[in-house]
Amino acid sequence: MHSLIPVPAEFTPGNALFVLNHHARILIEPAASEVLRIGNFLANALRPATGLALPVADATNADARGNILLALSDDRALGDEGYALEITTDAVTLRAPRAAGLFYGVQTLRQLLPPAIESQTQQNEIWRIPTGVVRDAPRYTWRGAMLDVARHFFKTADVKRFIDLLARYKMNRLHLHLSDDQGWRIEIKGWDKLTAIGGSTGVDGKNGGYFTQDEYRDLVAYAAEQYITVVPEIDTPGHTNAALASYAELNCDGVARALYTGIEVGFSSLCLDKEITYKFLDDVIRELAALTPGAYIHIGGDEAHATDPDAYKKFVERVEKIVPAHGKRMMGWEEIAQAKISPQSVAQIWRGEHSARAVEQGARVVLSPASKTYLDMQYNETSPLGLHWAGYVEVRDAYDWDPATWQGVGAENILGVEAPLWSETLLTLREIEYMALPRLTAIAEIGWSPQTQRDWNSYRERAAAHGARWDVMGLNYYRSPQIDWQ
Ligand code: TNX
Repeated sequence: MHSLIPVPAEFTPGNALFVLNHHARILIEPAASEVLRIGNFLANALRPATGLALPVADATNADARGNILLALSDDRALGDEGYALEITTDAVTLRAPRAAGLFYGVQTLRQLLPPAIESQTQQNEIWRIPTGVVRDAPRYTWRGAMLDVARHFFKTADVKRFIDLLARYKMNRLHLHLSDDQGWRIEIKGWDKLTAIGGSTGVDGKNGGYFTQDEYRDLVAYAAEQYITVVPEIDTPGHTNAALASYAELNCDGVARALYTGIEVGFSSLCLDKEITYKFLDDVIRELAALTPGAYIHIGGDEAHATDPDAYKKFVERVEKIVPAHGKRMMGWEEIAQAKISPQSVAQIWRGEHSARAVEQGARVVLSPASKTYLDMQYNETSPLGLHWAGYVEVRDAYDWDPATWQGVGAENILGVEAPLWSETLLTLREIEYMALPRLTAIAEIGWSPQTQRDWNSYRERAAAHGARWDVMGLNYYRSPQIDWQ
């Protein structure tokens, strides 16, 4: 049986093999723009380990035998992200109505090859792919992960490796937590002290830094090439010490705060009575919107314990007008549902206290329950990294739940799922990998696969097979005792 993660909606295994040999070509139809790009992406993915030439060529008048065909089809039932993959002893045929579907089919195909395919050096292997038919499309449109670059900053090279990981598992949203008490991480023209001062440090004084707008644009484009939309978050009105340290005028008392390198939450607030606060947010949101091809700007809204509750609601209602003025929709942590919010807005559930209030108002939700999806929770009491305020999150805790049963929310209100990785305790890419794997892959499967196809015992086995792949890729992961690693 296959070890695909996420498990496909439909898979009919055959009982033979297709062999990728030195005659193989990647045929594309039409031989233009996006399909050509995906053809090249696949060729680049397969060339290092196979050492095969794998030329990418126009499928018109070509014989499919021995080759991999990537083609746009009019199989609309597969939707914007679905694909159909057929592997016979003769040929590999991948068809999808949209390019995104082809990209996801390519990820499936890579996983059907042996783990050695992940090597960056040529391997002495016969490249067999089991025959069968896959028909696959996602359960949810929002399949996300969040990276907190505010507590500790991660440079674009590291964020790109995280993006690569999301793409492997058919995730399509990268939420970047770009500001918090400890750091402001995105250049805003005309507010240069945000990064010069607010971006200068991080938790324990480590990993300061920020993205220039050019670096950020490059990240957004890199993610888009793998069909991932970057969702920027500027946390407001709390979690704002870095901004309050950069500009005295954002404080009610007009006195700049000291930079903060601890990990407490809930002590900072923008001054909600001052017009300069809204001028500031208008400038920030305008610039973020210009950098963002996606529909949503995340305005945070969590843990505003230092903000008056009535002022908080008015604030959210006012910010909710600023976001659409710049052509975007508002997303916020679930606390925003205490205010009057528009059905266009999205509430991100992390505790569950405000789920019902959000959907009553017609807003949709993204589910990020901390006790299941928080990648920064320790796996167990001996985990060297992470926190445990929401409990320990072993792999089964992350995997074995169904969003459709979430309290106070109907299936129709759920836009999808997202796994946040907060970085108070994380300094390096290797540490990110350790916390993400094998839980990020569990959330990816929850986001993509039909509940009827999901099963913990099956996931355990498939995750073990991916461990072999992660070894070849040089990825760091948690060797959970719940999984029989190979
Ligand atoms: C709670 S989750 C927070 C973050 C912390 C995280 C640590 C949320 C919306 N707020 O500020 O980083 O816990 O797990």
